[in-house]
Amino acid sequence: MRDAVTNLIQNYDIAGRYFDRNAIDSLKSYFESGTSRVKAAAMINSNAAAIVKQAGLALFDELPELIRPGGNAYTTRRYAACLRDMDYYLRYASYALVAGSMDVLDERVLQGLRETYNSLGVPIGPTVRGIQIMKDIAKEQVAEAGISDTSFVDEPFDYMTRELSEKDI
Ligand SMILES: CCC1=C(C)/C(=C/C2=NC(=C\c3[nH]c(/C=C4\NC(=O)[C@H](C)[C@H]4CC)c(C)c3CCC(=O)O)/C(CCC(=O)O)=C2C)NC1=O
Repeated sequence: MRDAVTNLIQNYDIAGRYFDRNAIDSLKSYFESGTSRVKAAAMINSNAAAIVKQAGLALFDELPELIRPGGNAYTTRRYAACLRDMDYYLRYASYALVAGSMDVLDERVLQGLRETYNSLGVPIGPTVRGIQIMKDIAKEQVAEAGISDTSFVDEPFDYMTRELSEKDI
């Protein structure tokens, strides 16, 4: 599992090179955004249960067929599994935010996930929608915590969305 710094070190070490201007610039931007990243993660941690709950309600409100007979989140067990999955996405997004790298998502979340979902009939489109709803809620709360540029919050959520959707074809 790597973060923005170890990623960079690995790349430059492979080439046997000192950090150049690009590397220094990306290190600078990582450290400059560090406080915001940690603040965002702290905000997500302390509101995780509420974020998941709110996002779940919004998702089922938007796509009620999911929780009707025949829907993948129908029955208490599957409803709970769905919210638990949302909670995984949120928690790992908070790790990736702090790391400044999506590596943890590849390694711990996305590997083999599509195959699992396909074999259980868990629909990808609505899952992606759930992730996007959580992103919007998290961004709102990060903004309320006084962080003016919340664009960095998009990255892990959009990454999971992209990776889950991409190979759908
Ligand atoms: C930390 C990394 C990690 C992830 C991501 C993960 C996902 C994950 N979700 C699962 C199931 C599931 N996932 C869902 C999710 C949903 N159904 C819907 O209709 C919605 C669209 C969606 C919620 C947004 C459901 C309903 C199941 C249970 C399916 C079943 O057993 O029939 C399963 C099968 C095993 C189980 O039920 O625990 C896995 C492995 N597990 C992990 O360890």
